[in-house]
Amino acid sequence: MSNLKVAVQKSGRLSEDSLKLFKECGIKFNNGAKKLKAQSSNFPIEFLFLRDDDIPGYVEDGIADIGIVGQNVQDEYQKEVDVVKHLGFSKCRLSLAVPREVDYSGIQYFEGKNLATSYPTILKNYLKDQGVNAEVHMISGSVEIAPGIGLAEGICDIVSSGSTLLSNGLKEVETVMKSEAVMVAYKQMSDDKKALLDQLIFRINSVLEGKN
Ligand code: PRT
Ligand code: ZN
Repeated sequence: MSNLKVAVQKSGRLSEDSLKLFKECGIKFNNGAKKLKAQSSNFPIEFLFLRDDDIPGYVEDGIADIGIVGQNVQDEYQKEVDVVKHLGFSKCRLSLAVPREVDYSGIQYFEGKNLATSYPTILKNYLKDQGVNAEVHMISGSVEIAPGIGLAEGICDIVSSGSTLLSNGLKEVETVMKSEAVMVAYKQMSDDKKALLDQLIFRINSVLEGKN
């Protein structure tokens, strides 16, 4: 029988909880450091370790059958995949923030302003829904320093505890979206693989129910 190929983040905030979930499902494997692949010894699953940004694309193309990514990454890249399960970990939000001293009165504050973000698609859609015209500048890292160096008047970034915003003299003013890890799946999976995915989801549901 062919293996279900699962794309998980190689190293980052999703990695540990993603692998823990498979282990809690009773799936055994060895993932040595720096390995690109791992094969389970007791379930027809093969893991591919990738950057999270690449996961939706690999699943869209069927190179991986399923993958685990943040909903934020899935929404930003808008790849053609099925979101088959919300996994309840890596919870965070994508928020707009401005310098602490700003007298923020509401979303119209951003009209005509410059905003820095790593999530330009999500932010542009949000601003459009809100009827606000602003300039969105894509930067790929350290978004929180943009206001301090005069690059933007506000930012849109991932927030979890809020301490990064605080230590950069920023305050959160709007929640653009809430996010958590999700399982995405290839749209044209074979019946064999769909059956494996059903078995896996059955196990995941038992694990998640046990946590509630
Ligand atoms: O290398 P690779 O591209 O695979 O990883 P990455 O650096 O792009 O992603 P990574 O590992 O940082 O995050 C993976 C996913 O975890 C994200 O897409 C989110 O879905 C989720 N997640 C949960 C977070 C956070 N919490 C989080 N706090 N992603 C990022 N952050 C960052 C945020 O960007 C900011 O810099 O942490 C800082 C804010 O944290 P607080 O606690 O100070 O508010
Ligand atoms: Zn990434």
